[in-house]
Amino acid sequence: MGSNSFPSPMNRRLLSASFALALASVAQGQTVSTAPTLAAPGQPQRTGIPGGFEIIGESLVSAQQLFLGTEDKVYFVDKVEANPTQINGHPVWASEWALASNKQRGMEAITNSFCAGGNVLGNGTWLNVGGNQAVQWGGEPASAQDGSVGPYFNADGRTSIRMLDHCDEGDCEWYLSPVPSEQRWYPTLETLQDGSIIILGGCRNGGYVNDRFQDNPSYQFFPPRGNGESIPSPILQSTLPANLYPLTWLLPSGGLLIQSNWATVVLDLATNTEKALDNIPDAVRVYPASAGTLMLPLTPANNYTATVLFCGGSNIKTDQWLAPDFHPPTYPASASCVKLTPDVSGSYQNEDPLPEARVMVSLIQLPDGKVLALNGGGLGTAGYGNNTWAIGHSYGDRPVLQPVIYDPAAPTGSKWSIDGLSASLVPRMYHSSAVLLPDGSVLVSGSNPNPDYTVGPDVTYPTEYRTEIWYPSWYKERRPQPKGLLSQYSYGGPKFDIVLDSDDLAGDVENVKKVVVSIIRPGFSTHNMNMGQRFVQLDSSYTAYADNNTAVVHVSQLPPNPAILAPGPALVFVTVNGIPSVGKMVMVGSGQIAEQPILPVEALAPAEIVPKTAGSGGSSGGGENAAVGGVRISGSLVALLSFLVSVFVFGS
Ligand SMILES: [Cu+2]
Repeated sequence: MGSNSFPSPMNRRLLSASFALALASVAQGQTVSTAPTLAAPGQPQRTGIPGGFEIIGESLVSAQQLFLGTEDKVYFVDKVEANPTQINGHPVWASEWALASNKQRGMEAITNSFCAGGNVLGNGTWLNVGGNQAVQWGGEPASAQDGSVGPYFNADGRTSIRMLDHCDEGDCEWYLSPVPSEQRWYPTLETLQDGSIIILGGCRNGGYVNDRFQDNPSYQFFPPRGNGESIPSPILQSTLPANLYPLTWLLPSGGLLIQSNWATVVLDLATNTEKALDNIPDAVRVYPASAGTLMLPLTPANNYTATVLFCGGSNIKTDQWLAPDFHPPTYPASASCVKLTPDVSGSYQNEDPLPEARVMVSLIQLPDGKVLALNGGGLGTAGYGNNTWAIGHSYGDRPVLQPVIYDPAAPTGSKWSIDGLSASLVPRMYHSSAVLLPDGSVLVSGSNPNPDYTVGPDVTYPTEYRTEIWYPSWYKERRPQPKGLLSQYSYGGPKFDIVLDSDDLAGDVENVKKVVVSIIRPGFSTHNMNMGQRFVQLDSSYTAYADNNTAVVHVSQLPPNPAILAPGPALVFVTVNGIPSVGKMVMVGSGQIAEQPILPVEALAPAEIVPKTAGSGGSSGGGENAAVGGVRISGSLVALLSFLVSVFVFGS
């Protein structure tokens, strides 16, 4: 299992820093955090144009599914198809992309992972669940389901739980859980408070939409709970045919928000009962209408209250999906955005609409608190088929290449902006995906509305391998390099301190008022959902020094509630005045699939800027030891700062 990959290998120099900080805390009579600290993040390495896209290469498989496994490795999962790259005597349908070297390797995915779901367990092991039967040319059923026949030598993936202990060594491989799932195609996975995963919904055999002959309107857990049997879900039972990939979020209250077709409920897993909330207005948001969806940042300012945003999709009535006269590629998408705060109210609120109507749009959480919307089209839906009205096989049309940014803090009427953003270079239709990278850029890949590998000059929407990086406007700004971030975060527990120097504060001590420490889980991207994606801001205060524009930022651990952010790997960022540090991969929780320890929350010192001292003169600003240089040190920080001095001296 993946628990051996955390804490990640660390720099010896920082081990001594951690030890010094721990001793400093002891000196002040405080509880000691045991998590090692991390090397300060550096600066981003890419050279692309901020606000634009750059093609960084061609993937080995089409990026139907992808996720960030380590700071350096993005994993791709495709369906079985005739990708030209071979592995073990058959086409490859999974791969790993190393970001620093830009090298890729094919991976053996074992069974057909077509339209699987995914997420990460509390110990860091990724799951990829469900899929299609074994196939041959054109996605037609293979004559044997055990992987023994060509051309693709793939086995039935419908009950598979594929597991990956991601790694940086380039040698980790997918393996199958000995415990199968029920037969599920298009299931959703969400990680729970104990680091286990709930697997919801799907159909047994596939298709554009679901039907009662193959529906699997139930949920189960991994590792299995009780006797392992699935539990029926009334909302999934009542929302045919558009109940695939049900939109699901663990709420801070402990309930699970589930949105399917037009219906919305909160599922109480203690009693397996569902409480109905209002129907969603304006449009269907689940696959194949495939709106962009995202839980907005959970912050101290909103008291960690979850609001979920739904944008785009398509207004398709329940009896319309399979009507003979419904021709998706000419059907206009919706621009509607709505939001729901389910632990407070069961009613949706209107949000500023998208500038352009859109289906198959992905919403990607950025570390500056804003949200990137990209990919998709203005007409039609997800899905493909052999229909005379299809565009090739595509049920979607009119690609929307313009990305747009949503700012939750902007006033109503101006939440969306395209300022400084240029268009994508590649249409991203059905089976596209996107994920946040540690340096704050976004990897975008895929597009393959085809039953098998399909390319050529006459193909409007080919099997797409071109992989892009999207760069935020601040990509090339000098990034903060905070010292003292932890490699692991508890639920409650001792506060910790990070140090920002004058460069980190851009030479202005007032910027300490605009420091945000956040943990982001980028999630598992498929079908324009990022399962598990979430932004949680840690509570913080500061002691800053006007003499040399440096600061010690006092930071709380996660709130004492694993439903706010389930255990497992995530990225930590420190953002100063809207400019995020490069993110570091850390572990949230114990690193175990188990009930998480809940610790008392240590109070933070009140925020304080120590004013300039008359005639101090000697502050240099900048440099490694700026946090102490020229500072008139006040009481409680003496021990900490003197230890930091020793660390910087001995560690150089
Ligand atoms: Cu699909």
